[in-house]
Amino acid sequence: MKPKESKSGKKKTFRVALLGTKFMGKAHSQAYRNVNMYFPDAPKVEQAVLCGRNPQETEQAREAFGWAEASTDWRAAIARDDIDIVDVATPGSMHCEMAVAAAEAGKHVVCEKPLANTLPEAKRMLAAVERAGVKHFLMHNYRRVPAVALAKRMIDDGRIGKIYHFRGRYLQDWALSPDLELVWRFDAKQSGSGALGDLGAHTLDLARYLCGEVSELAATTETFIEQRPAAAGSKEKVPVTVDDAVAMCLRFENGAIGTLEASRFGAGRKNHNTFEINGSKGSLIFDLENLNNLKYYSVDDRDDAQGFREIIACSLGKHPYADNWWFDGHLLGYEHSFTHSIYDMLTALAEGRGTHPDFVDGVRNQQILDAAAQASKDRRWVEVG
Ligand code: SOE
Repeated sequence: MKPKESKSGKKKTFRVALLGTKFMGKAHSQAYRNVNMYFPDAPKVEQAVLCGRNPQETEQAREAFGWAEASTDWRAAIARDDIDIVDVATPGSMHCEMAVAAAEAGKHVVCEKPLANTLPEAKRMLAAVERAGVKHFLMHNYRRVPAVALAKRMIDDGRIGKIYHFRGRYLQDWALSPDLELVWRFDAKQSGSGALGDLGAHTLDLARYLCGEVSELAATTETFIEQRPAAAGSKEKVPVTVDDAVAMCLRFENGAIGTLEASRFGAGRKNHNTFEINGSKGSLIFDLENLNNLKYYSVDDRDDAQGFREIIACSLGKHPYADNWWFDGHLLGYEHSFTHSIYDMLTALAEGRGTHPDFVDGVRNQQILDAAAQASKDRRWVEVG
């Protein structure tokens, strides 16, 4: 069945195959389910097929997440003529095989972060989508939190002037207990790296998005708990093969300097993805744990009124994406950043173009992640790329 097209030749309906039924499968599903309700100008989405490994779990997820069909055969799903977009929302070890197969089947590809577990895999994925001539989108959802999109707009408008510093931290604390078993995020074969590629990838993407390209870096990583139970409650211990935390010093091509930390041992920090950017005319501060707000300091404020002001970035007619939700101050959440991402991706596809971040951004990010791993191993500064 050929996808429906409007008279202008712009595709009006996209049929999606989603690979992955866990945390990211749920986050992406809610975006596909809500995008047409809240963004009436978006192309129509049909949630065609949800793919998972376990038949019962996949069927349960299909029903709960609103998909027409469930399948445990992702290859068959992406080969279907009636599928336009393949969305890869699985652990990083499967991204390359799935995205390359989707590209070779002529499908547009959405992929969760980090693009891949290694730089060679990331480059293979980019080569495949470019060879196939399909569009490609990397799901770094935090770019599309309204307060972050507002920060980008303010920086581009010169509101904080020339950037001197980017200071990013992404802290969680779910790994603190030594009794936590070796879940896949502690296994380098499945996750590629630990906090570096899981959390650091987000902060690096925001650093590039807001401040520009990273030219060189120094980094150190640490694994605080080196052995974990092989399974929940097991007495058998197995080695952790990834980092628990990373700290970096960054130099940017535009002359700015920065620091970046990512850790799963930030006791009390649940999803503390935060940045502070200092420029010649002011500063911006964002904290995902207070995600509707953006703090802004301007040197142009009158002397007796200088100080950080806190903007609630969800006002109609003023802030990115706000017109599609509620009245001023009714606030948004983590999941809205996925809906915004899918809206922008679909709109770009309907207009025959790509949007960022894409697989080129993903390769660039992976180059920085690789440089950080090298810098930590060799205890030296490493040029990126
Ligand atoms: C776990 O660290 C995790 O789910 C990340 O993998 C996501 O990318 C982040 O958005 C939330 O935390």
